[in-house]
Amino acid sequence: MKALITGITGQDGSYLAEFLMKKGYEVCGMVRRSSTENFERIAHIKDKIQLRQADLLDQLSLIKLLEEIQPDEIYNLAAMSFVPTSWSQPVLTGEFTALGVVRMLEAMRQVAADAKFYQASSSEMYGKVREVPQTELTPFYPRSPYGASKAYGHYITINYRESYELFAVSGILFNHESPRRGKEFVTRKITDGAVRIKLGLTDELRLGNLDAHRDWGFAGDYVRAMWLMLQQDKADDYVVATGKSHSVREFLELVFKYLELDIDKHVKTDPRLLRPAEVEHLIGDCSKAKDVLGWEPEVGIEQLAQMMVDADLERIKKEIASRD
Ligand code: NAP
Ligand code: F7E
Repeated sequence: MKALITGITGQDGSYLAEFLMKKGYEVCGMVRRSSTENFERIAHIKDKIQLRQADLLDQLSLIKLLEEIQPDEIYNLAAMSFVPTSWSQPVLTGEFTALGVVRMLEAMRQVAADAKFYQASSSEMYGKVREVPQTELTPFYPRSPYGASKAYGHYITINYRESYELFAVSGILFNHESPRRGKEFVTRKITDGAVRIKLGLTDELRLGNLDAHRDWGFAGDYVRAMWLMLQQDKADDYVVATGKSHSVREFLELVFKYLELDIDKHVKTDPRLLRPAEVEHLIGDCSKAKDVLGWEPEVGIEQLAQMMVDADLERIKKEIASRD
C-alpha cells in the first residue's frame, strides 16, 4: 500500500507517517519548496520515506504528483493551521485551507480517482456551538477565517464524494497535542514556557483567554482514527474527540503543579493575545467513531501534559548543555 501525506512536516503528518510505516505502507510526503529545510519532526524517518515537492497553491503540481505516485490513500493534512494568523492573513488562509482542498480533490478526480481521500476537518467549524456535545450532525458556526475555511474544505469533500463517487472522508478532529505540537499553540506554549521558568531561563509566561475550554487529546491516538476511516467499506465522516473538556487554566494548573511552580508568580494575562472572536467551549461526542471504527483515545489529559513537559525538559536541558 502506498500513502501520500500532505503536511508531513507538521505534527500530525509526522505521527501518521510513523504509524503507516509500522503497518508496512510505502509513505510519500508532499513538501513545499523552502530555502531552508523544515524537516525537524521527520528527521528520524526521513531516509525511509519519499519526499516530493508540490504546493497546495499550485494545481498543476498536485496533478503531476498524484499522476506519478498513484497512491492508494491520500491524507490531506496540509493547511495554515494557526487560528490567530487566519485573521492577519485571511485570504492566504482561504487559499491553503479552503481552496487547497478542492485543488487536491480535483487532482485526485482527474488522475487518481481510485484512491481513498482523508480531509483534516476541525472542531473549529463548530465555533459558537449550536449543541453540546458536538456530533457529526451539529450545525457549524465558525468564528475565524480558519474555521470558515475548514468548513468549506469539509463540505467540498462531501460534495466530491456525492458528485463523483470518490472515496472521500472528513475527520472532524478536536484539538490534539503532543511534544511535537507547534510552540505557538497554547498547550505547547505552556509546557515550553513553564520548563524555561523551571530551568531559570525566563521568569514570565504571557497568555490570553484562560477561560476557553477545549477537548484535548493526544495526536498519536488521533492519526490512528484517520487511518481507520479509510479502511471502511463506506466513506463517511467522524468526530474524533475525548469527550472531556478542560479550560486553558486547568491545563496550566496541571503543568505548573507537575513542575512545582507558582502560577501567580509567573503567569500574566495579556489582552493583546485575546482573539477578535473566541471559541469558548468545545466538547466532542465520538460515539460514532467508537461504534463504527472501534476507535478510543488512550492518552488522558494528565498523561499528555506530563509527556509534553518531560519532552520539553529533556530538549531544553540538551540545548543548555550544548551551549556550555
Ligand atoms: P501543523 O503542525 O501546523 O502542520 C501543517 C502542515 O501543512 C505543515 O507540514 C506545513 O508545511 C503544511 N503546509 C502549509 N501550507 C502548505 C502549502 N501551501 N503547501 C504544502 N504544505 C503546506 O498542523 P497539524 O497540527 O499537524 O494539523 C494537521 C491538519 O489537521 C491541519 O490541516 C490542521 O488544520 C488540522 N487540524 C489540526 C488539529 C489539531 O489540533 N492539531 C485539529 C483539527 C484539525 P510547512 O512545514 O512547510 O509549514
Ligand atoms: O488555542 C486560548 C485561545 O491556539 C486554544 C489548531 O490546531 O485546534 C487548534 O486551534 C485556546 C484558545 O488552539 C493563549 O484563545 C489562551 O481559546 O492552542 P490554540 P485552537 O485555536 O483551539 C483546532 C481544533 C484546529 O483545528 C487548529 O488548527 O487557548 N489561549 N492564551 C491561547 N492560545 C494561544 N495560541 N496562545 C495563547 O497565549
